[in-house]
Amino acid sequence: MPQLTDLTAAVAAGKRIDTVRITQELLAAGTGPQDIVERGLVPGMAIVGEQFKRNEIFVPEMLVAARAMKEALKLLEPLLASAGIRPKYTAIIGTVQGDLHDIGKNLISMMWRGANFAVIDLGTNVSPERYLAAAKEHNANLVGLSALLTTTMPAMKDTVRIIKAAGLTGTKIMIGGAPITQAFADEIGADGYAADAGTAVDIAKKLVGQAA
Ligand code: B1M
Repeated sequence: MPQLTDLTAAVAAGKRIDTVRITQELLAAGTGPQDIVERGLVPGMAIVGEQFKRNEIFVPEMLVAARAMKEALKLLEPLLASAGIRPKYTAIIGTVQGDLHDIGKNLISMMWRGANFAVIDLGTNVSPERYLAAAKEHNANLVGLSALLTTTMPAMKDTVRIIKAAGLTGTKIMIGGAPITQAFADEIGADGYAADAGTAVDIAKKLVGQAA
């Protein structure tokens, strides 16, 4: 019988067929879906995030691993839902108003899902008002803003301002994207900044109060 560590290794290596097979075998052997997610799949994506930070792997490998995890989650989600088990934290993510770049944003979204966050992806060209409405509707713990253009950085500032002004004290805001820096995050009052998808998971966990 396979072990949870075999599942972790399969996800980290981006082996989709093995990941699905091992998930099925673990389920058949009586391992709970929550254990499979938290002790099998999530550690696999954590390995991928660390490797990405160290430049040992690149975007394509990360996408392949995320796809393997997604396939396994398709099997597990109905079981988790019927047992009333939901991820503990909810994150909203989007690319800010005026900006259509979504490759980086999609990566962050996948990595957050890989870290067992419920992620609501608003897509691209998201207005400050849409972010705020979604944060309220979903009672979000985290709102992620991505921007790739220097010309759309001011939209980040507007979004941070409107969310802070709404007094959503339980909602933290993280920003990122190629032109973004920690100094800019500090300047506009964002709660966190990450330069890459691996770090984005660490910062997200810190922001929502989880041990990083
Ligand atoms: Co655009 N583009 N583009 N483009 N494009 C750039 C960004 C640019 C640097 C190219 C250049 O001139 N050298 C330049 C911006 C210059 C500037 O502002 N200083 C540029 C421009 C000018 C434009 C247009 C204006 C071009 C035109 O029409 N004249 C136009 C704008 C359209 C618009 O948005 N309104 C435009 C259009 C496009 C395409 C549609 C053709 C396409 C986007 C396709 C898509 O996303 N679906 C595109 C692309 C692909 C690029 C480049 C080549 C690649 C961007 C990318 O996906 N990188 C880019 C040049 C470059 O970067 N080499 C460029 C890979 C991705 C994984 O990295 O998104 O940085 P990145 O994400 C990283 C980190 O930044 C971080 O983690 C990710 C993983 O490590 N991160 C976060 C990202 N979001 C985060 C959020 C977080 C935390 C971390 O927390 C929430």
